[in-house]
Amino acid sequence: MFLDQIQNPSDFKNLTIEELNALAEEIRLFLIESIEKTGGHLSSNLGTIELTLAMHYVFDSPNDTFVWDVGHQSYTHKVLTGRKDMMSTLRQKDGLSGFTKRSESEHDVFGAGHSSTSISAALGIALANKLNNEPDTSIAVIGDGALTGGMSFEALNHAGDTDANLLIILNDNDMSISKNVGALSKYLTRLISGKIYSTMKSKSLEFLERLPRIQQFAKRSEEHLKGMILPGTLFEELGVDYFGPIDGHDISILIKTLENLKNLKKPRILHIISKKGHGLDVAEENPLKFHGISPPSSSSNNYPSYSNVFGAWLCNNAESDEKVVGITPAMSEGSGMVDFANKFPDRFVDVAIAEQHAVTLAGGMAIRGLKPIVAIYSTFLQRGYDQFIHDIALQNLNVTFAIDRAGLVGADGATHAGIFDLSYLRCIPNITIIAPSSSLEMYKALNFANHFEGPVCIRFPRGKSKIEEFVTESSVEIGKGNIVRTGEDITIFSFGNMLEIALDASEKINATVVDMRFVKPLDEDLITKIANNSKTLISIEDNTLNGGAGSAINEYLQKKSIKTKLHILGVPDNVTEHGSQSELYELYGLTSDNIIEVSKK
Ligand SMILES: Cc1ncc(C[n+]2csc(CCOP(=O)(O)OP(=O)(O)O)c2C)c(N)n1
Repeated sequence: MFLDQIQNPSDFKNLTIEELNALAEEIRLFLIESIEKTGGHLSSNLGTIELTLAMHYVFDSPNDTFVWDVGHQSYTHKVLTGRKDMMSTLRQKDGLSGFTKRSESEHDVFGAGHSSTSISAALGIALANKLNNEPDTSIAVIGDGALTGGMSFEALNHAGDTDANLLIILNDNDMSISKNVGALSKYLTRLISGKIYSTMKSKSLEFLERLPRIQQFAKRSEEHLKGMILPGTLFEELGVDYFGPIDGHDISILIKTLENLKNLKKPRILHIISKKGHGLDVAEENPLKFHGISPPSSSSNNYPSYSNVFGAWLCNNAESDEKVVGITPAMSEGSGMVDFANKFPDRFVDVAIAEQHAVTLAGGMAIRGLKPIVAIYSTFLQRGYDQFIHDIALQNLNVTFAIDRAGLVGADGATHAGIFDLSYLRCIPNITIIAPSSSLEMYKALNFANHFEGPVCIRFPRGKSKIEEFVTESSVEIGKGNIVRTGEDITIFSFGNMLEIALDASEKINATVVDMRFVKPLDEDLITKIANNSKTLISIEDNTLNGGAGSAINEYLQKKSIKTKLHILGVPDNVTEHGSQSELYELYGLTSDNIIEVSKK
């Protein structure tokens, strides 16, 4: 009824609260139907409908700026800012992004995908507004999960020392992807339960007297903010005024509170309590399952995913070796670690969304003789890069990195693409990098890492493993590739899961195919031998062309003055698109047809 008439936020600013509630229900139904078809972040979005409506009702986007942390909960924002009709294209090639994206709308003021950036970005905007004499409010919306990331604290620490017109909305649903963990999460629970509230309330008058502006504000807003200001909270101590907690699904309270908070022009935080999956029973009961759902057509076979094979290896290995510890930065389900967590709770460590800490923590454990395995997505390891160099590689510590979601990940798009790891890891001394071509090869690589002294990175893709059988005692030999097909004239050096494509092409052009296995150290002897016996070399990897595995071969050939033709296939130097994995392979020429094409040239 209302939804079809909304092209931008001004179209619903004159609705009554009752009408806004009806609109919220329309949006809820629309999102459920739409996400069921396209896939996407269902439960987080069902939890932010009322908040988003209230924000757009009270504030004037894009002058007032909304920075959505991670951006996965911004679907209502997309719907209300002229993108409703494109929601059917969500996460598909040439369609809407599943996160906020600047090129998509002027209302997406800051792009996202990775967690815990919103307060920094919103503070930057707020400080710029101040210098530019703009009165607009800069708003960060951050979940309790994202708040656990170190950057959030860095930003709060800075914000509290400024007089920026920054409003932080803490959307607390007690969940990260799985249950939120850590002392901060417990603290927020105590805040909500009123334990902190009751001890602090008595001090609040005294506090108000000390701060005349707040006092005026509190008077003006008597109805809605009475007793809501809690001196002594963590946030207050950091210099950020704290308000709440309030019901994140009550549009009337949200609007009144935001209207009042709009008048305060200093760093402030509003704590709202919401329910992930709100309004859809199955999602409320199992928010984890509905955090991100796939479109109906996406399950291609029943083989285990690479992540599950990794999880099985971790369990088997932990059974026989009590030094093994599994570390995850808030991704236990995605990394296939649920069984491990249940079987070995003492050796399962979820550090929350804290990749940097996860890496250095592993370093500390390794020093004391444990065998830490950091299970981390390629794209999120970027967060722990200095820690990787400074705390692990330079000290040559015995840590294994199981780098999941390497290569092109598909629907999550550019922010989640794991296409930089070979380049950013390869340049670091002391490390060994393996790109297994199948889950069985991954299992062997993990066995290798388990007995190897020094840091080992095993990078593997998102998706199913294509073979059923994977448990093996065997290992791989350091720096040795594997010739899987012998042909004439042309040789394809294949890295990681590009092997299938390489083999397919090789049948048609009678090429030799080498599963290189190691990106570092490279199998230099084999490269030399082959380069001297092939007319053309082709390398293929699902990593950026800049400085990747093909570059490593090139550097070696240069160093040895071996003159031969080498064509490197990989992801070009662009911001990648979102779409299905196979569409992206096609787009970037990681196909058997393209290998054949290149070989003809
Ligand atoms: C740096 C980084 N690590 C991990 C993730 C994966 N991730 C996406 S959403 C999410 C949970 C966020 O929880 P919260 O902020 O509370 O939002 P909610 O979904 O509960 O609304 C995680 C861990 C990420 N996007 N970025």
